[in-house]
Amino acid sequence: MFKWFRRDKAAADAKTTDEAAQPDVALSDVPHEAVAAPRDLPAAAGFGPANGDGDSTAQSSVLHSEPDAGLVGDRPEAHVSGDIRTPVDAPAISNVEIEARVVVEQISADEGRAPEQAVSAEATAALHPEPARRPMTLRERLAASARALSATIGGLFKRNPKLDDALLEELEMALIQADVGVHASAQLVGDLGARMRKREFADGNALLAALRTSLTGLLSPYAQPLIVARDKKPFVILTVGVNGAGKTTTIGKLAKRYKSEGHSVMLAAGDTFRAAAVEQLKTWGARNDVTVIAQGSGADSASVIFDALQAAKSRGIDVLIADTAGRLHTQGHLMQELAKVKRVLAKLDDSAPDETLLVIDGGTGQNALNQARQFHQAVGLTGIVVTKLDGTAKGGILFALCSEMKLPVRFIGVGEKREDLREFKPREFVDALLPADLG
Ligand SMILES: Nc1nc2c(ncn2[C@@H]2O[C@H](COP(=O)(O)OP(=O)(O)OP(=O)(O)O)[C@@H](O)[C@H]2O)c(=O)[nH]1
Ligand SMILES: [Mg+2]
Repeated sequence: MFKWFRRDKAAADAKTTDEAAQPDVALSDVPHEAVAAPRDLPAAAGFGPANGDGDSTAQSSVLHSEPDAGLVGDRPEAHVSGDIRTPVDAPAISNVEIEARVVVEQISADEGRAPEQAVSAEATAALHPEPARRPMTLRERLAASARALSATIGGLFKRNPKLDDALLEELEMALIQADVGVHASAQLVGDLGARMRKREFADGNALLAALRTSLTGLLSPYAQPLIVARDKKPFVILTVGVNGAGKTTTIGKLAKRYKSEGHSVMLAAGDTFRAAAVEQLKTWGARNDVTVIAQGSGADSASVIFDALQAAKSRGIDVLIADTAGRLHTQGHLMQELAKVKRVLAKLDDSAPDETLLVIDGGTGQNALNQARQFHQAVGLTGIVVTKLDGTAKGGILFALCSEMKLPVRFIGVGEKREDLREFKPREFVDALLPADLG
């Protein structure tokens, strides 16, 4: 009885003070969060489970629909029978909880605020902190590809298999299915088989460790981020690739990257095929605060990029990045147009472009190899960016690309935002796709 007297008295006191300070505050005015917040306020605000069993789920639904009238000074009728917080249920609320609640009410009264406001402003902030916005790890970004590779290969090794040719065959199939490519898979498994026959592996775990090392070793020579030479001004990057591969987005990301490294950057709107393409590049230019050189749509792509190179030279720009229209690698005349762009640039600067960068959508799977071969044949690639690895299960294609093309992988795209361009780090990549602990 005494406990309840103290509680009601404190509520009444709080009400008096509150009415003076906050006459209009009613339960219905309290933001939803303020009502919902006490879910996680076990004792401090007197929101402990009414039935004392700690079932916060049950409690939270009650608090959503029937906020504790005891905290709202003007709702004494809530103490009538049937409410789970009536004196009938009162013994379930501990002494400590009630004491704590009195303290909360007292503090609020001292500060001239309604108790529920105190909960909202202070306890909510403390007990419901904003979820920390940490950048996603590569493993999280590559979750779909990781599932594809780990599910099949993990299954193999979890069965604790005998180390024999049948296992190697299954392993090869699993790698091919995960888009690692026929050639790379055969080579990897061939090497592992030779070592297995020399009894280098005590068990499946040792074989898995060797596979991870081999996969990392396969990628390592090609992980070469595009570092802009300081003594070459402007350093010219020509981006090429099929429609929708992510060229323009990658240019936006590169502009941010090079600007943040202290370079001055200019963009050339060489995709004159669609009006929207120029606008898209201008948007990226505005976002990064860099100049975009453009002409109307339908203009000659080579002439736009040539103009841009002239402008970049005269303005002493460090990096010029040229966009081009997406084209199918099978469209010979369009591939020739790219070759023309290169020839025209060379008239002004015989080393330009300094980088001919193929942008490939990682979700294309094995077709990425055909694209890479044909673009390389037409314009002589010097680097590759693989995009959209965040949304595909086909990330294994990086192994096939490295093994077949033997070209530097400059960056990988793992999202649509400016920050979502990462350096390609083979160990991190293999860890993400095929972790040591497959469990
Ligand atoms: N999830 C994800 N989306 C991406 C990534 N890179 C690009 N995109 C998206 O892919 C779509 C096509 O990107 P664009 O940059 O316009 O591709 P493009 O190669 O310039 O296309 P065209 O100019 O039509 O040839 C856009 O919706 C981009 O936001 C990436 O790394 N991850
Ligand atoms: Mg584009």
